Amino acid sequence: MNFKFSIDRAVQQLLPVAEKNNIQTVWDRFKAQQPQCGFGKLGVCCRICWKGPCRVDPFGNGPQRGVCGADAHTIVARNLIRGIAAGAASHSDHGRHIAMALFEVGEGHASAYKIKDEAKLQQVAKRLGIKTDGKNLQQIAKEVATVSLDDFSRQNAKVPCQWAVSTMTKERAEKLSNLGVMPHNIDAAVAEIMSRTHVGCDADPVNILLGGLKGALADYTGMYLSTELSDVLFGTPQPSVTSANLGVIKENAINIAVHGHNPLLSEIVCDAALLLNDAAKKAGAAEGFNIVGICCTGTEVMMRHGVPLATNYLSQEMPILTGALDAMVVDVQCIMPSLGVIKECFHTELITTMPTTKIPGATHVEFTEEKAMDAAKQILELAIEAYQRRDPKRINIPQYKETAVVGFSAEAIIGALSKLNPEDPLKPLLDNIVNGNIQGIALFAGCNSTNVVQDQNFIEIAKRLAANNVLLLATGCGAGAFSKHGLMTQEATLKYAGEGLKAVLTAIGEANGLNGPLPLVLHMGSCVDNTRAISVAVAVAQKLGVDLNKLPLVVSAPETMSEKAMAIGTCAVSLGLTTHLGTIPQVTGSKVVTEILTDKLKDLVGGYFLVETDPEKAAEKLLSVIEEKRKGLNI
Ligand code: NFS
Repeated sequence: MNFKFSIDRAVQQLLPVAEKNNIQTVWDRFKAQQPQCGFGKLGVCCRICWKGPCRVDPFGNGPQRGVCGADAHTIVARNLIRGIAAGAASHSDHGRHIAMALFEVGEGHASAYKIKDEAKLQQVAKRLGIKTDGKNLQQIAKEVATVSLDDFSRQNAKVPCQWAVSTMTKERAEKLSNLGVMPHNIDAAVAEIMSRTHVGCDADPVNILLGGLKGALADYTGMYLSTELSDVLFGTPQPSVTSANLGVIKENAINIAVHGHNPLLSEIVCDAALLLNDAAKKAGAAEGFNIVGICCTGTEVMMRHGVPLATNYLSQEMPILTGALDAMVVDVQCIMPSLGVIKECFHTELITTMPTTKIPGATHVEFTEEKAMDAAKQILELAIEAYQRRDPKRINIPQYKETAVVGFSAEAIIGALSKLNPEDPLKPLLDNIVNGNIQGIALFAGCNSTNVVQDQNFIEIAKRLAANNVLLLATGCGAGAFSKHGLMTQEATLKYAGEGLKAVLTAIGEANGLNGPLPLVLHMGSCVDNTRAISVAVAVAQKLGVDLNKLPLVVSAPETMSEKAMAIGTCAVSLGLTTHLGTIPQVTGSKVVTEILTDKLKDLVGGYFLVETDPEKAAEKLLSVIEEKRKGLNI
C-alpha cells in the first residue's frame, strides 16, 4: 500500500488491513476516479438545464458558449455560488435546529435539554437588543430563539440579519450593506442564489459573485447563531486535556463514535452513556462505554466534555477497520456513504439519526428533541448488541494517540488573558502584537481532501508560521489534524514556536497555573465555531479602531473540499481577510472569476483568496501578507 496518502501513522497502519480484506477506502476510490474530468475541475461544465450538459473548451478551439449562450465566466460563477448556497444551507440548517431546540426549552418542552450557560444567554440577549429585566431564563431563551429564527424568516429586505450586523465591526457592516450583500434572511439568500442561477437569469459574473458574497454572509449568520446558541444550551467550552487519534479506541470498552455536526444528539448520547455505564460493564466491557468523536460532532463534544477525537474527515472509515468500533452514530454532513458498505465487513453498527441523512446499510434511529434521551438509550443498546458480535481476532487498534489541550472558546481565551490584565484582557495580546513578539495570527480551517496528502499541509504550514511567531488558531478538521499530530500540546510550543511567541504563550500559561506555555495551536472548535475566532478578531479591531482587513490576521484552508468550506472561505474574504486555499478551487476555467476572487475583491472588501498548493510557499506568502498588514498599521 502506498503511504503517500496520509501522514497519519494510524491510517498508514490500517490501509493494509483494508487491502487484505478487499475493502475499498476513500483513497482507492480516488485512484479509481483518475483521470478526473478536466472540465469539471475547471468549473466549465454546466448541468443546470437538460439542454446540456454543456462545456466550454478551455483551450479556445471548441465551443465557447453553452447551448443557451452562457460563457465560461457565467458558468463558473454560477457553479461556485450554488456551492456557497449549499454550504450556507447546511450550516444554517444546523443553526435553525439549535434555535428551535432553544425555543422548545423556552416553552418548557424538550426535557433532555436545559440552559447550561445563563451568563451567555444574557450576553446574547443583550447583543440582540432583547430587554431581560424582570424576565425569567425561560422567557429570555424563547425571545433569543425567536429573534434568531427571525433571521430565517424576515421578509423586510431593509432590515439586515441581526446575528450578522451585531457581531461585526460597524464599518464592515456598513460596507457590506452598501455593496448590497448583507442578507436580511438566511433562507431567502439561499433561495435567491438558486433562483438567480436558474436557466436564463443572472449571466453577469460580477453580479453573480456578489450574490455569492451575500450567500456567504448568510452562512456567517447561521454559523454564528449555531455556535452561540449551542454554548447557551451545552455550555461554553473551557480548556481541558484530552487525546486524539485512533489509539483512543479501547479494546476493553464498548466504543461508540459520534460523527457529523450537530451537537443536539451527541450531547445526550454522552449523558446517556454515563447513566447506563453499568449496562456496558455488565455486557463484559470492563471500561464501560467509550465515546469517541469524528469530524465536527466529535469536535463539539471534545470542546465541551474532553471526549477524545478518533479521527478527522478523510480517515473516517478507519475507526471501523480497527475491528473494535461497536457503533458509529451519525447526524448530518461530511458522512461518507461508504461507511454503510465498509461496516458490512465488520460487526460495527452504523446508526443514522436524522430524517434528511439516511445511508443504505445503516440502522435508522430517528432523533427528535422531545424524545432525545429515548433515542440515545436505543443507540447504546444497539452498541451493546454489536459488542457481543465483536471478533477479538480482528481487533487492530493502532496505538497512536496524542495529548490535546482543547476548549479555547473566545471566552476561554479572554479569560486566560485576563490573568495577565484583569481590567483590560486584550491589552497583553495587543501589546505583544505591537512589540512583535506575536507577528500575526493565523486561523486554520477546513477539511481534508484526497487532492493532498492528508494532514500534511496543515502541519507543515503551521510549523513554519509558528517558527515565525504567528499565533495559531484552528477549527474543524484542521483542528483535528493538529490534535492528532501533537500540535495542541505544551511540548509543541517549546519545540516549534519562535522565541517571541513562546514567551507570550508561556507568560499566559504560567499566569493560568499551567506550569508551562499554552499549546502551540489553540483549538477553537468545529467549523461553525470559526465565528469564535471572528469574535476575538472583531474585539481586537474595535480596540485598535480599525476594520478587520487591517489586522495582521490570515485564514488558511490548506486541504479544503466541501461546499461549506466554500461558504466559510467566501465569508472570511467578505469580512476582509486574506484566505489561503491549498487546493485549487474549481473556478480556473474563467479568467474573470479567478481574477475577481484572487485580486479584485481586495478593492471591494479588503479580503481575497490566495491559492497556493505548495505548503512551504503558502507559509511564505501568508507571512508576507502579515508583514504587509503590520506595515499598514505602522508596527
Ligand atoms: Ni468543515 Fe466539519 Fe471537516 Fe470540512 Fe466536513 S467535518 S464543518 S466541512 S470535512 S472541516
